[in-house]
Order: sequence, then structure tokens, then C-alpha cells
Amino acid sequence: GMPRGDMRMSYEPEDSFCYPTSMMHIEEVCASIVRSHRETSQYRVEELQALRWKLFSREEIHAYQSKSMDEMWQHCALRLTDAVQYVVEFAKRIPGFRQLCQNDQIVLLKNGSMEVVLVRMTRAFNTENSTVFFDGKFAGTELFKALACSDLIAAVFDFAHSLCALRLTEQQVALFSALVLINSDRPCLEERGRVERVKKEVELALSHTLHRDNQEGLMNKLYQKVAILKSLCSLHIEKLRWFRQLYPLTVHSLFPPLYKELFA
Ligand code: CLR
Repeated sequence: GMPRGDMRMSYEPEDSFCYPTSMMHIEEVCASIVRSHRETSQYRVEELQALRWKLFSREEIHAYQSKSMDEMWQHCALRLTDAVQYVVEFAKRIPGFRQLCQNDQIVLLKNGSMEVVLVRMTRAFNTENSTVFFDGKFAGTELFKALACSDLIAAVFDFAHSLCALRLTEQQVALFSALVLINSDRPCLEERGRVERVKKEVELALSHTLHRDNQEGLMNKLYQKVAILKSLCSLHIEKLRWFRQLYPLTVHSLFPPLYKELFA
């Protein structure tokens, strides 16, 4: 099972001074990341494709809109935390991640897990009607009205549109997600050099895949998306701070521990 509200990941002492990835061929790194993505993806693409026209009714949308702000925030925090838990599991299976020190694993997850959720959102997004899979059906921006952060919601949906436009394959989504997580520029890393080495491997794996797919041009486009992801995640944190000032007790007592640990 996946850890709930507990970021401490069983730490195995290093058995050699080698990085595990140095012994793997780039093909193996690719295959391993793609497999990890598949095993932790929460929903299969085919499953989501089959449901993409299952929309909420007017009444259902109205029921969400009529929730109180704190109730809707709590609800979304729960859904987000579910998604984040799968991302934590994905991270742990990226070759080299578990060999990083505990501090750096946590730094990477604090900064990157929400970004990966937003990358994964493209799999659960229907561009034809701008809806996202949420609570078992597809929902447009209006369903999230009670959160009172329409700017964040609009920006997140815009991002989903623009990332969907790149028409990434599942393999490309997997490797891009890994690259988003293993970011050696995050503040407060203790062993930046080691993170950098793991990142180089992932980068190599992604460019290898793009080369094989004859889509090398995507690399630059993906790096542009990284900047947008960063701004979306700061906006999320900003909104959470604002909400916490209004409803400190909701955040304190009713939000999932993992959500607080990562974002609050
Ligand atoms: C992302 C892909 C995951 C499944 C999944 C679960 C929860 C969804 C998330 C996806 C996309 C973003 C989402 C989220 C729940 C709430 C959040 C729709 C589809 C929206 C953007 C609201 C954020 C509100 C915060 C301010 C709390 O496999």
C-alpha cells in the first residue's frame, strides 16, 4: 500500500558508491520509467478515453457549486492528495531516486509532485469540451466555482490544453514526468551533484525516446512547459495560504496530512 501522511521512505543504506543507473543502459532506464509510470498511473488512458463523454448533469454541477468554500476545498484537497500519492510511488520507482538522501527526496516531492499531477492531468483531459476527470465524471471549470479561485482553475485548464496539443505518447508522458520530478535546480537540495547525475540519466532517456520517435523538436517545447508548471504550482501554494488564513481549522483538522506535509 501507499504511505498516508508519512513522507519517510524506507531508507536503504547504499551498498556501493556506484549509482545504480550507471550500470543500466539507457534503454533500461527508459523501460523502467515507463513501467513505473504505467504501474502508478491511477487510471489507464484507455479507461479515461472510454469515459470521456460521461459528463456531470446540470443538477450535479449545481450541487458542487452550492457547496461551501471550505467544503469544496477539503474535497479537492482529498482528490489531489490521492493523485499525489500515486506520484510519490512513481518517484520512488525512478532509477536512482531512492538512493538520494531523505532530505533531497522530500525536497523533490514537495516541489515536483503537484507539477507531475498537472502533467498527468493531460491524460484525464478532454480538449473537445475542456473537461477533466474528477469524481468519476468529466467536469468543466464552472464545477469548481465554490473554491473561489477561478484564475488558478482557468490557468490549470489552459495548461492542460497546451500540453495536450503536443500529443505526447504514454512513454513521453512517463519520461517527461520523471524529468519534472528530478530537477536539480530546486532550492535546499543537500547533494545537488547526485540529483544532477540522476537528472542527466532521465534527460538522456527522454531525448533517446524523442529521437526514436523522430520528434526531437519536442524537447524545447517540453522545457517551455516546465516554466509554466512552476508558476502554476506557486499559484496553488499562494491560494492555499490565502485559504488557510480564512479557514485555519479546516486546514489543520480536515486536510489530509500528506497534503499539508507537501504544500502547507
Ligand atoms: C490529475 C490526474 C490524476 C487524477 C486527478 C485527480 C484529481 C484532479 C487532477 C487529476 C487534476 C486537477 C484537479 C484534481 C482535483 C482538483 C484539481 C481537477 C485529473 C483542480 C484543478 C482544483 C485544484 C484546487 C486546489 C486549489 C485545492 O491521475
